[in-house]
Amino acid sequence: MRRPVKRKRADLAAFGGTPAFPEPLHVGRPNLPDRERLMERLADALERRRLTNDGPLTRELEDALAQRLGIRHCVSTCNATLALQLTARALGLRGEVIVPSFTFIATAQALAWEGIEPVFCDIRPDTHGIDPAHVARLVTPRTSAIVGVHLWGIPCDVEALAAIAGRRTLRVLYDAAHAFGCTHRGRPVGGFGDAEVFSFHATKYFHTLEGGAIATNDDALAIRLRRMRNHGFTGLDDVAELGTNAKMNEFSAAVGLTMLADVDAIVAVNRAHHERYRAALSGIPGLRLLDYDRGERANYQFVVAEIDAPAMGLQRDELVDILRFENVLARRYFHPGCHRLAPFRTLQPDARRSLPETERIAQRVLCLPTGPAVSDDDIDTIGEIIRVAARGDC
Ligand code: T4K
Repeated sequence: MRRPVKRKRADLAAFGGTPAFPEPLHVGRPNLPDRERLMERLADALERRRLTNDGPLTRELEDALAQRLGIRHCVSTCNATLALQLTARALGLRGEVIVPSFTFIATAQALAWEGIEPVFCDIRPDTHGIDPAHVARLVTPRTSAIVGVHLWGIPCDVEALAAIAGRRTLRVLYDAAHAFGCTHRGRPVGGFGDAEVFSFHATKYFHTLEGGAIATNDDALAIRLRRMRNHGFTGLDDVAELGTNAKMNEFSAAVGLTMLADVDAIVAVNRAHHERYRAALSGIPGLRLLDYDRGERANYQFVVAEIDAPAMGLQRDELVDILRFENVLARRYFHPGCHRLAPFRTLQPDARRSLPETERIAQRVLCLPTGPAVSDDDIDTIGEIIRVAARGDC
């Protein structure tokens, strides 16, 4: 079926036109593993009747990931949120921990769940990553760590954070939920700080349905994390310390192992889509597309636009609504910032005063659909819709 053309405002579905897409186009549409290979692995697992608790597929995935990331240990988990909690606890974090507010709520929740006070720091306008200068100003005698987030897969300024942490012997933990397959100065994300946490949630380009992993080069930390993720067990009936259940199951590991064969191809699609968006959106007033450093490896799993409302003649939220009428479900990640969400908005009502960039960017940001579920034509159509919406005069 031919797609409705969008040349003037009246063509837009929000103003009476026909929606461009008959079905919703999502941000975070899961990539699918090769079915045949996956079914083989699942059948093997069923045959073995080994379904969870450190099974052979989970170990195989951990080894494959550790090798790929060039790290000594990869501790798989059932999701990244619990992985962050485990690592915070295993590293002995307490008191205050400095963390950006501009992140998925899980980063701050994991700390708060462990009884830690997240102290929100601001971000850099160019990368939306943690601002080391602000971090340095927030360190107090109660600070035990810095949690950086490699937002959108763009690595933090790890050297600057390491320098700040080194002066006060603070721990450094990275939320690398977005950054699987990315590099910083040629080194894979996974080996920075005391540990790094990946999310393998279904919405990530590489996933295990639900899942996550902690990457570390610290042997003692890895042993502790493995113990803690399995209730603290050290033998069949001995528990050495407080633990929880944060294990990955064999079906998730089977998905991960199968997806791993395709990650490079998926990144190639993501990268081509990024270029296509760049062309489709070029010259639209008030729209800036966040870029990735061409000298590094990136996974391009997010297409992040910033909307300057006065220049575009349209508020970001109006654009989100216009796109929704067309069945394009753009997302306002990570509006409005953790500091404006419960419980932090009541616990820290003044936080917004010290977060001017977070406040500004949370009002402007927009993520557009990408990944193999999206076609070049889809991207061109999204570009047309935004161009017509931004012109607003026809
Ligand atoms: N740190 C950071 C920086 C993170 O971004 C995240 C997670 C975490 C930590 C914690 O990781 P995990 O504990 O989750 O491993 C989604 C994901 O649930 C979340 O994992 C992710 N970040 C976040 C950025 O996105 P929602 O609430 O936006 O998801 P939802 O249900 O709205 O799904 C997004 C879109 O994807 C929807 O339009 C529908 C589509 N979708 C989703 C699923 C799950 C599908 O088409 N099929 C599906 O199966 O949080």
